[in-house]
Formats: sequence, C-alpha cells, structure tokens
Amino acid sequence: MSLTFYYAPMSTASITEAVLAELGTPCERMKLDLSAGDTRKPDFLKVNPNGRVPTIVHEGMPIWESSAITMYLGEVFGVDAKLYPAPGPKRGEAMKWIAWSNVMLAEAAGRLSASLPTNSEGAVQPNSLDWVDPDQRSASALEKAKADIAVCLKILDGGLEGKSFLLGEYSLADTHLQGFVGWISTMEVSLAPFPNVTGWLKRCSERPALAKLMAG
Ligand SMILES: N[C@@H](CCC(=O)N[C@@H](CS)C(=O)NCC(=O)O)C(=O)O
Repeated sequence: MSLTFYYAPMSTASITEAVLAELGTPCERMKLDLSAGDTRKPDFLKVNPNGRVPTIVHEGMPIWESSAITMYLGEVFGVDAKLYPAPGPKRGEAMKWIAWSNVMLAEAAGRLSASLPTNSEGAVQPNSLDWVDPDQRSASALEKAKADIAVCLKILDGGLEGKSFLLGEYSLADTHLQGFVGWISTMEVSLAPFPNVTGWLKRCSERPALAKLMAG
C-alpha cells in the first residue's frame, strides 16, 4: 500500500489532514510551500496539473479535489473503520454533504475571503489570500458572499436539526464540513444565528483526532 499526501499548512489540505487523522491511515507526507510557488513547479504539476493541494497519490493514482479525496479515502479506508457508510442511501447522504460543501459553501467562502483585505494590506482577519486583484473587490461582492454563506449555513443548520452529526453518527462528512465551517468562522461571519451548527462544530472539535490536530 502506498499513499502520498501533498499538503500545505493552513490550506484546503487541512481537510484531508483531518480525514487522514480520523482514519489513522499511514502516508508519506509531502509539504509544499505555497508562498515559494511549490504548487507551480513542474514536478508537482505532473501530479496535479491544477497546481493545488490537497492532492493524494494512492497506489500510483493521483487524486485531487478535496471532496473527491474525502469520498475516496472514505470508500477505501473508512467503511471498516465505521467512519463512512457502505454503498447505499447513507453513502449518498455523505456524498451529498461533502460535494455540497465544496460547490456551494466553499465557493461562497472563497468569494468572501477574496473580498476581504489581504494580510499585506493589514487585514485583521487571517484570510491572507492574495489571489484577487484589489480592483476586483467591492463592498457588494463582500455582502453577496456573506448572504450566500448565510443561506448555506441555514441549510446546514436544518440538516443538523435533531441530530448530533450529519448522518446521525459521526462520519467523514462531518470531518470534511467542519474544516470549511471552521475556516468561515475565522472570517467576518457569525455562527451564532445557527445553533445546530455551533453545537455540532463543538462536538466535532471534541473528536480526539481533531482536537490533537488543532492543538498542533
Ligand atoms: N477545489 C480545490 C481547492 C484547492 C485549493 O484551492 N488549494 C489552494 C490552497 S487553499 C492551493 O493549493 N493553492 C495553490 C496555488 O494556487 O498555487 C479543493 O477543494 O481541493
């Protein structure tokens, strides 16, 4: 079995890091320095032509996109570990939340992050993404991103109604989503109007594997 994990600290790769920590799956870790342009170097582009982390290579097969990686690791390692459902409706429910979090929630969060001042401009919030031209930022883009995030959080809050975790029992769907929601909570978004989300996020943070990661 060979599994390589390409990552950068404080990036989307933290989600895969949390998934691997929950699974306890051994892997070779390859740390990339985003500010040094490591993701744009030819050797890495051969593995992931998008030049992004997270990326894993399992048994020689490169897999990119955090949502695909979580679902793949869940399928291969998570079913026996009771962290990912076997094929069937519950598997579909897990995939629904994981895909949704990338396509809807993280998309809006990315716009919000891009709309906030960057660190080099003295940002108060640690958004630090210098990938949007300041001329493209606007107050209306920021407000629209916040409104879209609020819609997503309301959907997540509804999905958690009467449940401890998204599928009832804790699963890698929770591991995956808590990463994005945790990131959002570091930006100018209050989770207070979404009590099911705040309670769930706290329960996720009490998972031993995640608590250990957060403690550094
Ligand atoms: N949709 C991708 C997003 C990955 C992504 O944007 N990664 C950023 C770090 S948060 C990256 O690798 N950036 C490197 C670069 O742009 O050179 C996923 O979910 O895996």
